[in-house]
Amino acid sequence: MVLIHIPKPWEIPEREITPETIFLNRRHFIKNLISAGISTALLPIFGCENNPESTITPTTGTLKLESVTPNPAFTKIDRAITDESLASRYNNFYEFGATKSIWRKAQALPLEDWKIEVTGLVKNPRTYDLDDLRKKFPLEERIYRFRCVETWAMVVPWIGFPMKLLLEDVDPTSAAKFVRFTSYYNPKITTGPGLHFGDLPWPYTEGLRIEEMANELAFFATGIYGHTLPKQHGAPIRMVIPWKYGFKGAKSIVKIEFLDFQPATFWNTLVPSEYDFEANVNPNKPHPRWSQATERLIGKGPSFSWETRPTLPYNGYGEYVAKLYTH
Ligand SMILES: Nc1nc2c(c(=O)[nH]1)N[C@H]1C(S)=C(S)[C@@H](COP(=O)(O)O)O[C@H]1N2
Ligand SMILES: [Mo]
Repeated sequence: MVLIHIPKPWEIPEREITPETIFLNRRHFIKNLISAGISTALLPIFGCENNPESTITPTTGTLKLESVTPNPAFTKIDRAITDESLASRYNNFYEFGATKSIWRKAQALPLEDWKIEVTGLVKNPRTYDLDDLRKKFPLEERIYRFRCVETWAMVVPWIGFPMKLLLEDVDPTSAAKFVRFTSYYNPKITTGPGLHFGDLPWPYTEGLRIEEMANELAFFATGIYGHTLPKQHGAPIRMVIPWKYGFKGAKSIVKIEFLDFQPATFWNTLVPSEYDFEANVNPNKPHPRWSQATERLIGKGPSFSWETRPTLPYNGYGEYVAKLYTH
């Protein structure tokens, strides 16, 4: 008798399937599908999903952020803010698994004594702790559209500070042309049991041209929905680049390096034909497996629904950033 039902790929709910997942599953077919399948199938047996004793919620451990000024340039937007209970339970954070339901697993991320090392071609290399950041860079709130290359989209009230403030603080030399951002990685905690993507190019890294980092939209988020970032959104500090696809926004940043060359990045190294370095949101540039003409906006209400919308060039931020791409 079969006690444990291992879902076939076509039985995994549509919302769990992503281009990235499909790619990983193809590459590590049995290993990943079985681990994803078993963890889904075992949840009711182990009672993790509905354990009445569990007091963990998607925002456990976050702190309310007081006296944050909304930036008036980014308070109005052409769509409703996504319900927090949806945004905080629908995430990509591959260090913790290849499905959207990683928020519980992401609680293993250790935040104690967090430091961000800034090195490379800068006049003032330095290591910030969270207190340094708080003192140096005043927090503001910005409501931004968010667009994943997988075509799902949302609208999020981030709290944080513009990247250009950090840029001014460390003062890059004239040789600096690119910036590499590195996410926290510890194989003992992340890529935990059942998800050994050992041959993937960890740690997760992303990169920008220095002019992109200096653009006023480029943002470091330390909060969301009025409080500090929950772990699954990339606590304690993550990148937010609203005119680019979501994968450019590396989470849980530990290192920032100023370079004179374009760095290799996680997805671009894995599948260069599908994840280009620039990765600007562009309805006219189809992804090899996914038309980008339209997007699926996470709908209103306590459960998931999807609203189809036309994709906007630069995700609607052309007035700020089109000038960067006149080549
Ligand atoms: N370190 C790290 N950062 C990451 C990812 C990841 O897997 N690991 N996924 C990226 C992708 S593909 C997206 S769409 C966004 C999702 O952000 P959210 O889960 O906060 O909505 O995070 C990006 N940053
Ligand atoms: Mo993404």
